[in-house]
Amino acid sequence: MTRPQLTVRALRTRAVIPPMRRPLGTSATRMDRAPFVLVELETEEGITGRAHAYCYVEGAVPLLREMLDLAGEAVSGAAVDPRAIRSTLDARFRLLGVHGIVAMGLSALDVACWDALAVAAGVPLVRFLEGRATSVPAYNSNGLSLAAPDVLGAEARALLEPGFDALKIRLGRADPEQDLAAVRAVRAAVPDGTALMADYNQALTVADATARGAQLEREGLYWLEEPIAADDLPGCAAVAAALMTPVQIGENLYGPQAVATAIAQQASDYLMFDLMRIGGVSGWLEAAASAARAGIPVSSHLYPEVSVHLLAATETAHWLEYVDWAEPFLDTGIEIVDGAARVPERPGTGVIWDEDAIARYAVS
Ligand code: SMN
Ligand code: MG
Repeated sequence: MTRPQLTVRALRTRAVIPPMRRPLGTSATRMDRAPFVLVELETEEGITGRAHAYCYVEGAVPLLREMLDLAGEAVSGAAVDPRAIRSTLDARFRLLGVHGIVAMGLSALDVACWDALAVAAGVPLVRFLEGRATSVPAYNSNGLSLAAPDVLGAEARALLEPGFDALKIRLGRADPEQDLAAVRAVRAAVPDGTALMADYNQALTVADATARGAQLEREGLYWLEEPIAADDLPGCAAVAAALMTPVQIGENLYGPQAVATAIAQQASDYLMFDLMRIGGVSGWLEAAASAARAGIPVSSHLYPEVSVHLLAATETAHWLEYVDWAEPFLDTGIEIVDGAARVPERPGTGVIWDEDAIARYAVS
């Protein structure tokens, strides 16, 4: 598809912190509010590209906004060409290092660029990327925190209600028996055939992960996510080799090169990309090409509204992670039909802000 010619006028950010409908308790931390930075890339042609970035920690909101201000100053007046913009900004931030907040800022800007281009072309992002799928299998990741096992059955049933047939449970309690009880409580409550993913959020050592994974081997878990430190790729590979249950990693991989390294080290059976760490749409496309060459299934991490387009254009697409954290300030929700998310047909990512809600949840 021919690329529209757009010129950056300004990059603006705002911040919102809406409550989560279901607070999330992981082995790392508990969250009951969702801090997001909202990004608007204004162009001289009058088209605006949008992105939203989840900050995990409320205090990181001003840091990400500062980072985006710096990036915006550097690209003011430039063509909206994601590759050229990334190469300019990579050079500018090379000495500081393109990780963490810096990488998130560059990813958010990239997403806003692609949104603007697809909006200008008048097509949904998936079509702009020449993807053909119209829906993507999705799992509900909104709950099943590290709570007492006896409350999880009812929650699991409620999470399936919107039309899902797959869920993710958080694991990593101090007592492995409690994790086992939690998995069994969910299994007993949901129909046979429900896919149940499990996420440790890096809680374990290699030895513990291998032992706990072996204990759970008969529970039919769909994947074990981040059982150990995400940056210990040889350790991830050792756990993956020891277990029959597939190991999933990737939400903490910063950019396509990190993905290529993880693939080369056979660090996991599956990979999941986080839009704001992988390098936005551009980083995703490059990382997805590596995964396709290696035959590795690719899932998404957060940002279902945008990731649904990218998975629909990914050769080895696997599962969309559905969280509803951005829905309080978006005018547009995700439609789930028969366990799959529909790819929106509005131009661009289809992300439209609800300005009244933004005013309600705004922080300065
Ligand atoms: C997760 C994501 C975002 C915040 C906390 C935990 C989790 C997931 O790792 O994969 O959903
Ligand atoms: Mg995870």
